[in-house]
Amino acid sequence: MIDEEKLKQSAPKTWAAGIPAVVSSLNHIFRESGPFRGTRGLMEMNQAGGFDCPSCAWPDPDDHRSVAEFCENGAKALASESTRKLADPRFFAKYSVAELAEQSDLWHDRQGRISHPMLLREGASHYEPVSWEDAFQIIASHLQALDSPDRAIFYTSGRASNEAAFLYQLFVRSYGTNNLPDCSNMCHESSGLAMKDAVGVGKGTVSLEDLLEADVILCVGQNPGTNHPRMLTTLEAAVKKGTKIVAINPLKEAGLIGFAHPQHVSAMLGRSTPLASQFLRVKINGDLALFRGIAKVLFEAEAKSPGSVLDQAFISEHTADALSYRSLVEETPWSQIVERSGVPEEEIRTLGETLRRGSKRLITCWAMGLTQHRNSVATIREVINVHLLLGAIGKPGAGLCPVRGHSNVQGDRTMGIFEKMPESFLAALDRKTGIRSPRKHGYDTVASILAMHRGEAKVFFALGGNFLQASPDTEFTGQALRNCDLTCHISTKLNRSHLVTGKTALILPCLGRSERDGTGDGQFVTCENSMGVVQMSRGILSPASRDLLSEVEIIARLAEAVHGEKSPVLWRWLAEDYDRIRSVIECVIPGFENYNDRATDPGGFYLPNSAKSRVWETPNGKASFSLAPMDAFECAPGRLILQTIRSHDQFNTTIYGANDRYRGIGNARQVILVNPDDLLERGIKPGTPVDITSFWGEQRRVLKRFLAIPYEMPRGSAAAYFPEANVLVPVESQAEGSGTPTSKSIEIDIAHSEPV
Ligand SMILES: Nc1nc2c(c(=O)[nH]1)N[C@H]1C(S)=C(S)[C@@H](COP(=O)(O)OP(=O)(O)OC[C@H]3O[C@@H](n4cnc5c(=O)[nH]c(N)nc54)[C@H](O)[C@@H]3O)O[C@H]1N2
Ligand SMILES: Nc1nc2c(c(=O)[nH]1)N[C@H]1C(S)=C(S)[C@@H](COP(=O)(O)OP(=O)(O)OC[C@H]3O[C@@H](n4cnc5c(=O)[nH]c(N)nc54)[C@H](O)[C@@H]3O)O[C@H]1N2
Ligand SMILES: [Mo]
Repeated sequence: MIDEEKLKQSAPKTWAAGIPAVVSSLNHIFRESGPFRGTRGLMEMNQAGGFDCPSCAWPDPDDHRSVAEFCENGAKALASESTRKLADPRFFAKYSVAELAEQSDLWHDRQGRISHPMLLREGASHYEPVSWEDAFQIIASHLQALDSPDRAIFYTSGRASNEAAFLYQLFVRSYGTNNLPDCSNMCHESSGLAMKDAVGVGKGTVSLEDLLEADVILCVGQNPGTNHPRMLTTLEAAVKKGTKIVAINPLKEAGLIGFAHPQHVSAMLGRSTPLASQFLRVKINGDLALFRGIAKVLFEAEAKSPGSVLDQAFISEHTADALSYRSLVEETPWSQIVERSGVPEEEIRTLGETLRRGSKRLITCWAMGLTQHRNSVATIREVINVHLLLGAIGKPGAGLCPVRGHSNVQGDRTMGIFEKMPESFLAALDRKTGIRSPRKHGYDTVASILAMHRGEAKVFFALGGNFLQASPDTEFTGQALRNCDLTCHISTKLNRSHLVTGKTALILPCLGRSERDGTGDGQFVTCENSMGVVQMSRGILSPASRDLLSEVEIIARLAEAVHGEKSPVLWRWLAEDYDRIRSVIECVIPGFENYNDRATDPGGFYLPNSAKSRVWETPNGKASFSLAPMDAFECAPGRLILQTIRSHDQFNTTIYGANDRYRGIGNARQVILVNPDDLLERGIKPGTPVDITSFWGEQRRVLKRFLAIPYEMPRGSAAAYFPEANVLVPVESQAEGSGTPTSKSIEIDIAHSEPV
């Protein structure tokens, strides 16, 4: 519940990290894990031979790593996982599911690690402990009773290791369905699709070294100070070597403006390095127009001085549709570009000049500000268009850098977590393992919600994540889950998806990444970061409870319970030694040759990436320009466009605290940030409660009593925190092609709340 007295607002910060970040890291880690467990964890995180930070997917340097290669938010993620508190059977006996559901997401996270498998029987008010054997039998009997495997859904969140993800998809496909939705469907799906169509690879094409060699780095639609803090170390190093950074964002995020390295003396003296030398305050969803504007500047300059601006050799040898793209750009009037992007022509010209003058070593980094709109795929392709004009891909210091979210979300997709893996993968999987993978495409996240809502899917199983809170349209998704016969989660911490359930529900608690897996040094797993580097990760902390199993073991034992003796796969044998799983992977997925040897190389190994070497695995063998209409999201007159964002104190649906330090917002999450003039126009005073209504056709969705906060951003826009604001996102509102919910383009209006 909100407490209007508690909200504290101060001016947004103009640099990120520094000493406040160190203080905050230590507060979180000492409170949850204690000094010994906490310090031990921090020292091993992201070190060669240690474990991979469970937070974001930003890569570690290949060679020299600082003693503490972590950031404030990595420390918070570790604190949350390595907490000494336990949500044990006594805890679940104390609170009914209804009582737990009354509590906030922050409270849920503070209850500690789930210590024991828990069962919610049909009609029961409380979870009760259950043996692992019984838990697997319950799930197996539900799965065996379905009249088609397609009535079951198997979700994955991006923290699962390669080994767990591979075994999981093998189990799901051997059971008979491709219903493998994942968090990526809500995240970078638009990036993967746009890149695959344009350049033949759905992953980023640059390495950390490339960032240091670039002339210009564009940071578009991302807030690295909060979500990829270690990226700031790289950006700082790039700036010091002469790289220009340009930020494109409706919000002036602190981490894009300046950075104080928390481990450097200068930060202790209060000094920070300026990062972005130009900041374009684009309108929400104005990026397609903005990049078309950039292309227009480049074409104009090329016309004036032929051969000096565009990379004509690259264009003619490597690309398709350049001429049509030129006509399209020439036909687009500046007035439309300026109107739809919200950026003045001079500013776009300044950026175009910066790009023209450089040696075409351009890198564009982007995240959710580009991927979660209706026209996201077209927008990202427009970014790629600009790269193709400059030949800025597949050479040192240049390329595309979608900055991934979850630490292994990219690896999970490589391992086959996808509802429509290509035939080449399925055929290799079948050949190696002796299973027969289904070929019919499965449901993605939104299709899964709709299928459960219609009552067609009856079992929901999740490898990690918090499906209810992460998904759009919370009420609708809640009903979808309640329609199931069984909902079941492999989880580390309590979350709301455990509380809005099918008739029967199970929680299967697993080891976290920081924990020792097995006896002796324990087994290691591998993860793939945002730049396609595969690395080992070995947990070192003692497990939170003796009753936990690893994700791999849970999946293997479940598969055995479902398949009995009949399966060609030796599930338990594979789980006994993860080297055996990796030996299967290397025969199925290209790029993993000698996996077991190379996984333990310090710094790991790079996966092949054809676009990096200018080989285009597209139908015509070329890198293709896209020719999309230049549209932007339009609200009905008088309404606002809402984006949903992360605060500085959360990892997706896990809430660590109620502060958003860099934006100057304290003690409150149920807030909506609005341009001051839009508040004035509505007669709404700062800090007063408003009701937010979202509009979708005739449908209305409402959130009550959020505090309105004036915040500098383009007219007509607003921002609120995810997951609270997910109530407002219509389930049908998806990005074209990728199906990603449009969490950054929601048509809303606000009005004074009724007095209470
Ligand atoms: N600490 C922490 N780290 C995280 C996460 C976390 O929750 N906490 N989440 C992880 C995950 S899964 C992901 S995917 C990433 C997310 O990383 P981000 O994408 O940085 O996360 P968001 O908070 O969604 O921020 C979106 C940014 O895009 C801007 N934006 C919104 N709309 C537009 C637009 O139309 N155009 C442009 N140019 N900008 C726009 C917003 O102002 C905001 O700065 O972070 C990962 N890392
Ligand atoms: N409105 C709106 N909605 C969004 C977004 C947005 O920007 N706006 N962003 C979207 C994005 S980018 C993403 S990636 C999704 C995130 O969607 P999810 O990945 O589903 O959500 P998370 O909050 O990351 O999942 C947190 C839960 O994972 C479990 N967990 C943590 N560590 C482990 C582990 O090691 N193993 C297992 N098995 N479980 C673990 C814990 O129980 C925890 O409660 O949300 C999406 N939803
Ligand atoms: Mo994400």
